[in-house]
Amino acid sequence: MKLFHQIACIALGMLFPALSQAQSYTLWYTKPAEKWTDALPVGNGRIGGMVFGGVTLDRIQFNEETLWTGEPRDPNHKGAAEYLPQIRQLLAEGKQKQADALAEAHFMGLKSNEGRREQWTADMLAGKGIAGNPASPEYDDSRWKTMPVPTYDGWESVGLEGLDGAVWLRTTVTIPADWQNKPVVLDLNRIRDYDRTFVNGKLVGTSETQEPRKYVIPAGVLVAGKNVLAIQVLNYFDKGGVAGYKDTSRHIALYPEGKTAADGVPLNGNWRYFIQNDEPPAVGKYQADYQPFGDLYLRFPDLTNATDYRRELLLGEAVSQTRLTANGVRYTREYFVSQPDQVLVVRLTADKPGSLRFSATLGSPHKKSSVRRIDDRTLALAVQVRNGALRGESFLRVETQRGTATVSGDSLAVNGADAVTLYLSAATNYVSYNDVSGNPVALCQQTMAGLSGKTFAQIRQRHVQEYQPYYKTFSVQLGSPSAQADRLPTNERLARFGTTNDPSFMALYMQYGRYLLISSSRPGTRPANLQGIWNDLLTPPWGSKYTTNINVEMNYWPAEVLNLSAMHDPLFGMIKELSVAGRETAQTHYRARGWVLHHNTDLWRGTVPINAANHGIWVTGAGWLSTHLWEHYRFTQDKTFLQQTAYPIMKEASRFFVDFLVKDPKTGWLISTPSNSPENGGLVAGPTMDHQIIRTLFRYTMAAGETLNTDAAFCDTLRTKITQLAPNQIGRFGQLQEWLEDKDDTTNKHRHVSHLWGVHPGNDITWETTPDVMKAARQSLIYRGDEGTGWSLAWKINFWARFRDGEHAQKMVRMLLRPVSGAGGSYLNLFDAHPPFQIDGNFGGAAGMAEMLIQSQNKTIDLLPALPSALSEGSVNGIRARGGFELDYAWKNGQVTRLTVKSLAGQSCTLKVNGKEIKLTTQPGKTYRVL
Ligand code: FUC
Repeated sequence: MKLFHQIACIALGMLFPALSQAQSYTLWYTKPAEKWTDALPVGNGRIGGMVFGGVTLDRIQFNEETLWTGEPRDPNHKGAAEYLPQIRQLLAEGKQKQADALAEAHFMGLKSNEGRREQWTADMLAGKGIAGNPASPEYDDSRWKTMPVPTYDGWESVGLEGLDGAVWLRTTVTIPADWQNKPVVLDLNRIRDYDRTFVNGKLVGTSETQEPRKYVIPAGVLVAGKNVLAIQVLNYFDKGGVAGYKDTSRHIALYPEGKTAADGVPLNGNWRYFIQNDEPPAVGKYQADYQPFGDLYLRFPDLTNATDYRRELLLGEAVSQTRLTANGVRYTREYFVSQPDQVLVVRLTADKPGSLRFSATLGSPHKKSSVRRIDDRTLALAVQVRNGALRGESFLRVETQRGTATVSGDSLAVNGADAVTLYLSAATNYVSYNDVSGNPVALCQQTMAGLSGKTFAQIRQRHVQEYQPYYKTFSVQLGSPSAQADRLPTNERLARFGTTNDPSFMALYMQYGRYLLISSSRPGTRPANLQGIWNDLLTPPWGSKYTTNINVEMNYWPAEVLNLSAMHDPLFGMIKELSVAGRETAQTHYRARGWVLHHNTDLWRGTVPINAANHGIWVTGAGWLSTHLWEHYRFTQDKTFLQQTAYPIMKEASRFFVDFLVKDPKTGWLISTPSNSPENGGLVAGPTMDHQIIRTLFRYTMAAGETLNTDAAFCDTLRTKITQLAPNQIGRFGQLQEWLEDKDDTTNKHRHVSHLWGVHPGNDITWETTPDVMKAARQSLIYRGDEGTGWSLAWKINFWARFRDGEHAQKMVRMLLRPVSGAGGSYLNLFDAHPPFQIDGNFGGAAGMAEMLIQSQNKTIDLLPALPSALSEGSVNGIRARGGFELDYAWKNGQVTRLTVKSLAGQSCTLKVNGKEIKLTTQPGKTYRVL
């Protein structure tokens, strides 16, 4: 073994002073945010803010991570296990449809309680809550408000956020005289959810389906001149109203039967509306939705004609800034969310004394919300979610330097101040997934009391001092340090990334991913959900919850390798709770020991199958999540964690599969049934992904048992089961089979590529150990194609990196870092676009870039395993490898030019550098100069 010059306790900065400051890790723009996805995210893991940076009206939309709909409840379906043998039997007989129907009827988890919809609907149809007959052409609607119709994204998208209920819509239309005596089509396409549609007082159609509304108005109903159209819409939950067409160039219209909308009279426009009732009965839901909390609005009446505008997000300090000049004064606003002080802070300054004049108000999309005065410096916002047990409280306190601040009614006004600080707290009554007895008012009071005696400068310093130790553990420089690409605003770099060579934009994206993880997943908080902690919608896409068949795991892919191990902690907290909740589900649905988790969970730690049997009965959520525990151990070598937290949970996850796996009558292998290859192909017996996950879980559990020198007999059971498990199979098209049978469709472009799990994030398919399977996996990915949703693109970066094809990985990077259009990409604030916004792609993308620079999933630590020509030069400090190693290295022309390795735990390792293998034996805490 070669001897290395050992450098103990070297300050990294002294070793590599060369990391230039040329790349500033800042997102910046020359215009305020127009849309939510233009705004810049700040957060402390618990409170999140989206900063718009408006000139005369600034908005900071904010969240608190525990404000969700729903309440503690038991969703397990008693008696479900009775049906398990029959579902399995049907699948074994190839009767998928019957198996699905049986599972749908008896095996899904329970929804929350339904309200009394029939009664409410009858009341609405009978006219309760509205005077007279609004269907009648003579009805006086002159005092009704107006809204644009149609709205494909619901009336929520035109200012009626949160509106569900019964709404009347009316408009008038003039038709050509010769249509009077013909049947005429009224083409409204989609309406959510139920409509009764009247023309001149006559009912022409009604429907409660998702089918297009194309009603035929009989001859003689329409009149020459003005006709009145009236629609009563009943919307039970989520998006509401006349949706029209997704392709907004297609109009809703009237046209004679036999013709098309192009020959007709368009009906798009402002219609009058009246809300008959906005309290529809509760709709049964499988799981809960993450909720927005409120908005802080700042109004600056004097700041018209602003110049020299710039807003930015400084990743190095976790501070956002807005700067502008107006009336000869330079104004600066700073925004951050402090972890030590648990407040969102807005600091306003000006370069001329006494120039600050503005008002601040609080708002919220929740119907049940109110603002009140607490004292002469403090406002409070109270919110209560609909159909749920949670309520929230937020205090807004002002501190001014000179000038005056007054609180009156629901607004706070500042006049003639030199500098102002606003502190916003937020809390809910959530204590844990089975306890909602918290007191949010008391929590806000405590938070505010905790600020007393601290100056703004101290609070800012405490924030930065808490944040930077996380952020600074890793740095990256890609491309030439002199490239100066960041002289362009971030939106322009995004627009150009696909066609120019801007490697430092990738470095920015990696650091942004780390910033987002620190900001949404600090130790002691809940894990990052589908949107991290940032959400402005009452009915966000997929509930903004935790999808476990790819998304929540992807959120944590960068945690270890990019040296944010501590940020993994919230996920482990959730896994621990799920391992308790999932025990009941294992019993009730499978009569199995251990714990199980299906494809989704939420704040209430739901573990049952949800939504539909064709994708909700997927049994390996607990298996996949448990691999994160072992990975954390591999990176940190933290044995206490392994013993106290990881192993007991891994063992119980394995135990479930010991009981659950059954022998396939055809092949004799042990298989997972019923299950699903995530969201592709329906309910099946034996999807490849499940077997990969179970095999890996068993291997990891055995390795953990051996490391802890415990449970030899149990580990022997796992060892035997592994040999009986269905293996990876290569199919007739040279593909890795997604299912037990060779039935893959090579034209299927599905976004999920689940059967490649063993390539990434798993590690049992490799070029070294299973080259044929590796080749088949690559062939499957080629068939699947490059396109996909944001997270799908991000996953493909990781796959191509594992295939060691740097150029293809880089191609996927370019696709992820493209401005969003129909497919996956990025928004202006570099949030990942599924679309819509979903944060997993940010994390999967950052992890994929790391995967191009280092891999340690198997026996060696490979440096630059998938380096594309675009990244021929660069350096990283603080990147992590399994075995407990932290590496600093630089490269030029694709060759590593210097390398030091810090050993955290004194393990040995083999490094693969520049085509050579280098063995290193180490002592804990020591740093070794290798090149
Ligand atoms: C999975 C994916 C969808 C989406 C959802 C949140 O179900 O198939 O694309 O990302 O999670």
